[in-house]
Amino acid sequence: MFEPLTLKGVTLRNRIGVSPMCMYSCEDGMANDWHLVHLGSRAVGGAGLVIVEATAVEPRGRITPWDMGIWNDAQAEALARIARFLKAYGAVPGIQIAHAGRKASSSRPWEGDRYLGEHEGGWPVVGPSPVPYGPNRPEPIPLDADGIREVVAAFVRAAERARDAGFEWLEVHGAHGYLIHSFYSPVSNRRTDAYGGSFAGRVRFALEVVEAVRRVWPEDRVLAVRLSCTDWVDGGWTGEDSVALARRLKEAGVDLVDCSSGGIVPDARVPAGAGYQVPFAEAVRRGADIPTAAVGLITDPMQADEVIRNGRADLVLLAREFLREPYWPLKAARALRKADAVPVPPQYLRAY
Ligand code: 531
Repeated sequence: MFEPLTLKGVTLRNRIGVSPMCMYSCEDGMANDWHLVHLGSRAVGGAGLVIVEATAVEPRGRITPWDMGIWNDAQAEALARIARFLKAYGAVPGIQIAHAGRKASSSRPWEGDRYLGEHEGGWPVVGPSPVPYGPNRPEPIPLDADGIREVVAAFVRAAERARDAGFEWLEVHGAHGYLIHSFYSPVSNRRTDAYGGSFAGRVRFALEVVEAVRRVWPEDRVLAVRLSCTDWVDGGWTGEDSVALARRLKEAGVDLVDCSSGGIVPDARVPAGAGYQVPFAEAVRRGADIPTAAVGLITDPMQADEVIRNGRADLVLLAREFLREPYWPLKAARALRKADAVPVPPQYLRAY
């Protein structure tokens, strides 16, 4: 876990990454001091990669009005400050670009996680088909071919801004029930045109986004895609589908697949437990012969190290555990009796 990882021209000092985690703390999509401290402290704590939270490629693509955005230059400038800090303290600066699709226009989780009507700061949502995410959720406006082209263009502009802001790792959010996932899942995509029906039809939008982004994302920087590797729904998207899609993503120039799951409906029964999504990272890594990240209830140093040591994934991403413990890599090094594997900032040396 403390070995470096080099993909293209990017080298991580270890296999530990901070998973993108929404903070819902932006005004007009702008990164602020909260994000600098929140993300910067985890670079100081020794993470090899720090991925900025889901960052909307256009305003209506936000999950909530308080989401991060990268649809204008001011937002990109605020994010550049964070990329610089992360890099200065030894972490690879990453960012996840996203479109929430039919799950957009929500309140913050600690304020109920419900749809926000236009009368309360919300907006109409878009998706593949007029199939609401759940009860008390609106029917999405189906994107037509022009609408799809506009969203692909927004992802491209977001990638260009992330490139110019100094990010070296770009993750396209293709998971958790958001727009791209809602196109490839048969649960939410009922289209009968080229973007629906067969597997090839449903994954078309994902591949168009990835191919367009790859054209502007520098060849020597990492392009990753997060997938929901299963819907946990009978008749939904499956692990085998994910291996098949991962093969196509590799052909399109993707460097790593980040293997999560769920999110397409609010009431799927998810067998969550320690490392419950690692088998997907393992299956995709072997089945598509592509580097993978494992994420999902990875909390213990021995557990995380086992995933890497046994070739189940190339990288572990920690989310909630990093909220509890910003300096997790420093503590994990000591727990695994490899104290010198993670550098202590000189300012803190006397404490260790
Ligand atoms: C947790 C989540 C994981 C898997 C399925 C659904 C939800 N996170 C995901 C976050 C938003 C907040 C909840 C994102 O992926 C943006």
